[in-house]
Amino acid sequence: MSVDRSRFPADEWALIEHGAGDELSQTLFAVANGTVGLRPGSGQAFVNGFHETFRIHHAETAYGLARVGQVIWPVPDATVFQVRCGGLDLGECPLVSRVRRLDFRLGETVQTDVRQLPDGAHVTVVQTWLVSLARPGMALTTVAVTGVPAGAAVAIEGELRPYQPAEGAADDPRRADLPLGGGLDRLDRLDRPGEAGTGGITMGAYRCRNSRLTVAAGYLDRVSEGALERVIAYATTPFEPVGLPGGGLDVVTDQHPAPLLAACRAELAGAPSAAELRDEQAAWLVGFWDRADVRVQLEAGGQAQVGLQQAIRWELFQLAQAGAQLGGFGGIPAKGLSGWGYSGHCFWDQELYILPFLIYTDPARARQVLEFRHRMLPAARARAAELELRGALYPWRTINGEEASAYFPAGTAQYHIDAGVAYAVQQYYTVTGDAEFMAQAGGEILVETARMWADLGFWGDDGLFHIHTVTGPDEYSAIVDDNFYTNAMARHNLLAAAPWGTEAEVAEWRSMAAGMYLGYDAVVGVHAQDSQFLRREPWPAADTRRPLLLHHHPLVIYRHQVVKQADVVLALHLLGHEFSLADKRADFDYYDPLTTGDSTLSAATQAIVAAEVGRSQSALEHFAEALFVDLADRHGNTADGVHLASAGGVWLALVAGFGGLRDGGGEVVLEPHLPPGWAALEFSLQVGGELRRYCFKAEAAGR
Ligand code: IFM
Repeated sequence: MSVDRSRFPADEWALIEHGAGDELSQTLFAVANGTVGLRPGSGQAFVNGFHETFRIHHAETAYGLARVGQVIWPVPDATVFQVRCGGLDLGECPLVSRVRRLDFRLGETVQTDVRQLPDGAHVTVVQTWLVSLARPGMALTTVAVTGVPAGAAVAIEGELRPYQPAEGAADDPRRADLPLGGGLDRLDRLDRPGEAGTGGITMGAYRCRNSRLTVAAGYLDRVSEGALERVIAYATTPFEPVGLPGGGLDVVTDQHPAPLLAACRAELAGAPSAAELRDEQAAWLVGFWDRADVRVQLEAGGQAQVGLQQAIRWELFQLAQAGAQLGGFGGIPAKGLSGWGYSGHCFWDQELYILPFLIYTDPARARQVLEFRHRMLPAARARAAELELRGALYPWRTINGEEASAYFPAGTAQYHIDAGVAYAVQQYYTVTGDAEFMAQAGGEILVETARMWADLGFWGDDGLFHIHTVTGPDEYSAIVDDNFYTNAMARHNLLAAAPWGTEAEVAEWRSMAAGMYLGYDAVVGVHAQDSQFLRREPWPAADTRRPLLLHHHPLVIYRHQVVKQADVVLALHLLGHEFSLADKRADFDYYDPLTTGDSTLSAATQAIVAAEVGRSQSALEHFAEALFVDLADRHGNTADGVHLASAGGVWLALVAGFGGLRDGGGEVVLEPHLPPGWAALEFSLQVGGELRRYCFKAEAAGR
């Protein structure tokens, strides 16, 4: 499946779509800033951290299972309008043409519709959506109508509209879990409509029925040169999760709407004009592209070059939208704020796939994400205690810090998230040297996660340190012993924590790291993904249905030698300094054909290691897979939101794969591997407060 160029023509600085569009378009043209997200034309708006909770009904319950589900809940949207011309609803008139354009330098989606009136005349309606990259809670939408027949009056109407999802979830764990029972009308209006609106401002306050989280939403309408300009503001109070003794969390205090309405009003009363907001947006993006752009020069140039650059920039633009304004709120969900796939939960995607981009292009924002994880420590300590472990255990998936994964074999058993968070802390420190952050938060995260490993693992009869009954990144093998990735990353975590622990702990951690079991099969000549993996039956070649998770019971998948996403291969990338090139090549050659890539986190990692071990054609293929995951809807679920880890992975594949960036050994090094057909690769990295610019050319790259 490749990009349909008749629908999405190539352009280096914009995504353009011809045609009526669908839910895929709503994702591809979504605008967001990390605090607010809008899906044009869908009536769905999201505010980071604003979520509903619900009881998880386990058919067979057990001690310590996650009990409270969390789902990001849409906030009222103010961007859906009814446009009337001479009394006619233009939405009901035939659509002659529609063009959508998301400009990466302007940060705005523009939709131009031509509608046909009953007498054959054409009227043009242009609507725009912008979420301010410079201001946390602010958005802008404008509507302009041209070609109006003489004498016909135009009326544009649109209110704050709470979104109500359709009943009935598919049997697809990648979609949102919706609360069962009690209906899907989860927002209670707290004020009387009209009460809060004066001075041209319309507002409302809403509370989620179970979570008791409150949001104020409002808008200010102005008319300029015949266009309606609507500035929208949202205000919520960031919640502080508090771990309760014996587990559980007290995340929410009932928030009184009055201060939120006042904050919303103040934002709107002082709101810049549409022109000023647009100028501010463009200025923010000038800075972004200066530090974050990645340019590829193909030997052939031409349309392929334009399409490639467009896709790269669309992915980078998603990363800009995910992290621009995070201060005070939550983390970065797997879909950002572009949709509610994966229920709006944050996973390890945040630390291992998205953070590297932020660490190297915008370290202050990377620090905010790590501070979010630090604020989750009390909850992680409570969860560790619930699992009878010392230290802290981060939830596999969460919005508010509490474990929200109902299926523990592919959820809580992924203890490796602790090592992923620790890896990101260490990477941030290596690249920025931010000692203040380490003293205030980073060191504590390293220590608490190291304590968890020290307690989870044990010394075996063989005199080695083992970690059993875990699930690694490869979710097609669950509850295994000595997962290679987990053990290697736990070792890294134990050593990274050493400067921050007590003397007695440090001695223990160092000896556990030195004695860590890492499986190697001398007969096959590769590292063993876990203690049984290499002895499992191969996946039947005739069964090519993908993704496996939608076609087979988990037990069928678990008993085969089949890999959902890079596991050993991911360790080879992150901890590359610990393994020889020959070992990396042998491991890559063994595991790559077993890997289905059913997770979108896989392709970029496979590209990175393929590039390093000299499998350049394979590197290019995996890179293309990651690059077009959403633009070509390769997994058929982009309608649920952008695959943000894959977007981060695209940056990683470019910079760490073809640019050869490595830092796992505590030093930033680059060893480029340009693939066939590439003339040059350019990018910038911020290291130790200095912006370094790189341009690798094919001849110099040693191909
Ligand atoms: O975190 C990932 C996981 O590794 C694979 N399934 C999807 C999750 C969210 O992206």
